Amino acid sequence: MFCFQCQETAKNQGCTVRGVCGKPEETADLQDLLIYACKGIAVCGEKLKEKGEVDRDAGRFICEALFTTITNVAWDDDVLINRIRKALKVRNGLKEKAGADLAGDLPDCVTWVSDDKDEIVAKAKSDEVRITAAQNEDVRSLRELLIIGCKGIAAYADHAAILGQEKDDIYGFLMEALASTTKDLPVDEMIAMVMKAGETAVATMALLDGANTAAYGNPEITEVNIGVRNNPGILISGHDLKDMEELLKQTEGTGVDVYTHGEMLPANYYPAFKKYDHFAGNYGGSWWHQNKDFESFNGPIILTTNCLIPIKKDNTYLDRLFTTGVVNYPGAKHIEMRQAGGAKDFSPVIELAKTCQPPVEIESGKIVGGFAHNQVLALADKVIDAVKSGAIKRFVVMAGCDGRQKARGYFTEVAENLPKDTVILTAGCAKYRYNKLALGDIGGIPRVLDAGQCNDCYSLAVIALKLKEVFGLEDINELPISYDIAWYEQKAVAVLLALLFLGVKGIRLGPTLPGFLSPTVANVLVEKFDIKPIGTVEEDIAAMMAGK
Ligand code: SF4
Ligand code: SF3
Repeated sequence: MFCFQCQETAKNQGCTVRGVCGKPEETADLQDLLIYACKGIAVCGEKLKEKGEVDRDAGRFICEALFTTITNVAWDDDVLINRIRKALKVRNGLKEKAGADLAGDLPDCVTWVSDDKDEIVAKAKSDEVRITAAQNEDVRSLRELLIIGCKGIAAYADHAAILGQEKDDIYGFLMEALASTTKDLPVDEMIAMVMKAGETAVATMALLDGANTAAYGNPEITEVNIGVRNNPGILISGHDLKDMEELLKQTEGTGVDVYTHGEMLPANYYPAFKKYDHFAGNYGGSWWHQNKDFESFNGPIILTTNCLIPIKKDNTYLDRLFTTGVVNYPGAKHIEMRQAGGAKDFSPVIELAKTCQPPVEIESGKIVGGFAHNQVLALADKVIDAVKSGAIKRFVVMAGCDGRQKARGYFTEVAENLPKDTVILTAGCAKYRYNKLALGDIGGIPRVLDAGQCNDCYSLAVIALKLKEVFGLEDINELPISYDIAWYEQKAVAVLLALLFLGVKGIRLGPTLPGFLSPTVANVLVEKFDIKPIGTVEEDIAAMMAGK
């Protein structure tokens, strides 16, 4: 195996035996083969696209497949093998449609076929499907930067599609991008494709934002309870709001409460969900605390997307663990996809919950969030006055992911030590490093404004663009905003590419720069966009306050 897609990759170079995340070798190889098969779909899909046709079924399939390979999503090899089989079928369908247009020397990802499990497993182990098949490290780096960014785009496009919102341009781009990694392209064309991924990431996050707010209303300022009640509960984690909606409906009147975990916390901010009395609040911390949090929760847990981490030997919750959508785990029960027009059936989860003890209280109090673009723009006058009067000197965007490494204490310390006239803008599970600190407010504006999930980084961009307009600035970089981003998995890479596309310069990124950036590619990013790794808390705060 060779995997270097997340921030915790071994030695910041690559996991080669077993992932630091716990991903076994065979699972990693199968994920590579699934991507390889998607490249085959993309080569055929690109041909159709040239004729003006984007195959939506294939686009949707690619999104689900790429999402499956995101860190902490898929752990069940049988599911991966079946997905590879399906990928070959989807590819063959497109191949037939493309017909004579696909003539010539076709790459192996377009021609390879098998339905046999052993053959699939053997193919997954072959060198040609590996990331390391690209010998030149810069070519490999640019191709993988593109694929990793596409994984994030695919995840957000999948969420939007679940809510009925799709765009041919997004599916078309994913095909073009994956197909490009099978060709020997000049470096400048590869860089252009990465930038186009940033553009598509913005479009995809905008689509998802529209889908979420059309379905569930605009997030609003909300105090979220982090304590517990006396009823049995269901804990729901991940990013899928449609699952949240259906679970809340189906648990109403059953005597079972619903709590969010990790990235589902922002569900508490949506009007459509807040109306349910049995929606009790948020339980626990970010994803990597789950071995402890799921244990003490006592009730069933539903993982709708990442991050699901391996269960430890002394954990007892496998019987209470449910997966759904792209997530899977050997031994956990899987809630099947809804049929068109129908809903998922969460009744096995609810029945189990009724037999469980209420959650053990691990903390109490409230956290405040709900500052997506609509809510912040509703407060725009207040915010603008505070900037003009000097009450707010600077905004620091600290969005992104959380992770296990000790070095992430940096983000807590930055939040604690930033001058009191600064406001932190956040989204994603990075916020758990500081969202329970008493950081106060500035004239009623909380010093931590949480826009929501990682995809809601889109809101932060909308807010920045609005401020630029209000202050009559030419360049987004003239705003008193600094970026101190934490990344872990591949959606954060899509968000990063989106910010670069929007012209944001001088982003600090941590705890480390991605291991998949070769020195040359990292240099391009430094020179073009002034990206830098995080430094010490003191130096970074001083530099950010000086607008550097
Ligand atoms: Fe290693 Fe991260 Fe890949 Fe897991 S996802 S195998 S930790 S690089
Ligand atoms: Fe977190 Fe896994 Fe990235 Fe959506 S839940 S931000 S890491």
